[in-house]
Amino acid sequence: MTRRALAPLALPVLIACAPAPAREPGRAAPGRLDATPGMVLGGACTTSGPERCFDARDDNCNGLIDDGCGLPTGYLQFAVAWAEEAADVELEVTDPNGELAEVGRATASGLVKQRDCPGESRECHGQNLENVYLEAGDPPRGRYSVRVRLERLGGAEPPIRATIGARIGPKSHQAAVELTAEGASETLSLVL
Ligand SMILES: [Ca+2]
Ligand SMILES: [Ca+2]
Repeated sequence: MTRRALAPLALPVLIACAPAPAREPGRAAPGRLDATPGMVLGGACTTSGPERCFDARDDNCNGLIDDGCGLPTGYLQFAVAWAEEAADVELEVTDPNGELAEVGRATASGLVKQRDCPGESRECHGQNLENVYLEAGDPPRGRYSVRVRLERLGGAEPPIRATIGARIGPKSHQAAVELTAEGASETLSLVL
């Protein structure tokens, strides 16, 4: 399994696997992802070959993130992947009820966080990907917050480049972010 290096970006770029409609800055339309101010939205998914695992990308543009890699998914899915093995990046997904998805306990809305990486005993085996998905049922309407935060550099050289993948029903979206220092974060919001 190979990792695709992220191109150096001054600003995070959100790429949708379908043509993105025009949007007004700072406004989130229903069923749409909206990025932290400064993010650039737009672009169409470009197939980059077969699906690669643990990169939080929909490489083959079939609407599914890392499909065939054993990652559970659902109508909603949010994933973050990063290459620096020692760095600790947190995926913090909060549902419309204000409940944070945590490992080992589903939210009342059915969001499950699959794992914490890199993990205290390296349980991610150097394949750093955190995954939050809707286990079953219909997602509650409202605003979801998807925050990616650099908890610890762990000796890695900043910036830490991470890919955020988001699945909303049949469509996947991707964002590339750079986290420049411990405590730095980027947030996407989704309004259903
Ligand atoms: Ca795919
Ligand atoms: Ca992939």
